[in-house]
Amino acid sequence: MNNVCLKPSYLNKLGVCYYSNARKVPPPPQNEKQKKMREEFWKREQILESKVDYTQLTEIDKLIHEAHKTAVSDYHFTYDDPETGLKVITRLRHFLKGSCCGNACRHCVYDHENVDKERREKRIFNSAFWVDKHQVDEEDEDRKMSGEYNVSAADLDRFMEAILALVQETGLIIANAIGTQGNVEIDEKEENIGDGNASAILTETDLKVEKHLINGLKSKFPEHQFIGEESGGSGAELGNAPTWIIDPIDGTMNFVHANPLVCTSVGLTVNKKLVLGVVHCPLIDKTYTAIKGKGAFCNGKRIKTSKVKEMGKAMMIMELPVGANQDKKDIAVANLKYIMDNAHSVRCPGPAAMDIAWVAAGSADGYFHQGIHSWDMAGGTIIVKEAGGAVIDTSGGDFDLMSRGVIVAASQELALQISKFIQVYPSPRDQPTHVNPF
Ligand code: LIP
Repeated sequence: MNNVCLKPSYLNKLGVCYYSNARKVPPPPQNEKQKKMREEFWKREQILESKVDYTQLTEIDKLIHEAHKTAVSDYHFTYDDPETGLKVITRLRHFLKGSCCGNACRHCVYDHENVDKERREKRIFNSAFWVDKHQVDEEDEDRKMSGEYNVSAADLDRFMEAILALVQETGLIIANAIGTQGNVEIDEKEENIGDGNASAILTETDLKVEKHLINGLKSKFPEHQFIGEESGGSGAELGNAPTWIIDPIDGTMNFVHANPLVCTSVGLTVNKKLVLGVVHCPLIDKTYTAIKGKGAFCNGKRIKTSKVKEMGKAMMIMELPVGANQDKKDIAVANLKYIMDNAHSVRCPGPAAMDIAWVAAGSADGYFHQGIHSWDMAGGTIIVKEAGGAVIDTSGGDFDLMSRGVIVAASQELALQISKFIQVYPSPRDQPTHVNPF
């Protein structure tokens, strides 16, 4: 939509001209004509407002309507759309113009009279402003009735754009903090102590990064939900609403030792299915991304798994749970022995999300972990799937995001071979119900 600058003749009608959204006290009318014009505008606004049925408006509709009302109360001709961030023309401008401009504007009071028929038929009035018809079509209604959410390809692109901008910002926070006094552990997560030292430490930077990400996403997508490692993650129940599953610093152990293998891991689910993943590794300058059905990428370049099918040719990644309870350590040693006897190579770099992303990028062929959480797995696993790899449960069945374990591999064949040899260490689940996010 063009953000048309009004001719001075329009402005003289009201005696105001504000293009910015900064709130200013509007000047008083300078003559009787302007006074009358303003009165007429407010009379019309009151009539339109009395017809708004708030029960018909979605949460985002309500925000849009609020933004519009605030803008016109200051005599603004545009407002920032809370949904897209774009500038949208207010009813005030249409009122002053006195006719439909043909742009199918949301707040057109002239019934889109200059908009072509095909476009006009795609729009519907929600009692406050015009919306695209698909937003209220039957399919959507059915989904809403069953508690399911609908997101479009354009929505996913917007979500990806938003999270990529945010992880760039938090990447700087991490890069500036690593190796400084700020790294000192502020807490030990008691519930994780049995899983080993790497799971049990927490720094101020973990909290700062998580807050920045959640606040940034909330301001853009107020109806979205969050499961964050540091904000009581294990207790949160995954529902159908779009849910960001976030590990602000995956690799806190590496972080406190000034080791550059750290990342931020973010996955987004809708209707409990993963639709987007980002693993951002600020210190080695790699950002792994995927949107469901659109392939996997590293720094914008397409990535694929190695397709290795046999253990004898595989570079395996696993972690050694230093500080864990004796059972867990014994199982890890037995699994390591099998790999040392049968694989091509084994590496233990960590952190989990980065290890998973490396399988996606063909930088390793197989990985498994027992005792991690949804926030360690969400971002990376969709990237592996989109790169053509396999993601399964440690017992060889369907992957379960809430089960605390995962096998990822360059191929389904290799994933199944891993599931046959690993000894399983049972961990309490994050949620009682099975969630297959694919
Ligand atoms: C950690 C992982 C690590 C894994 C731990 C833990 P944190 O995440 O990256 O690789 O072994 O179990 O989940 O605590 O650094 O975000």
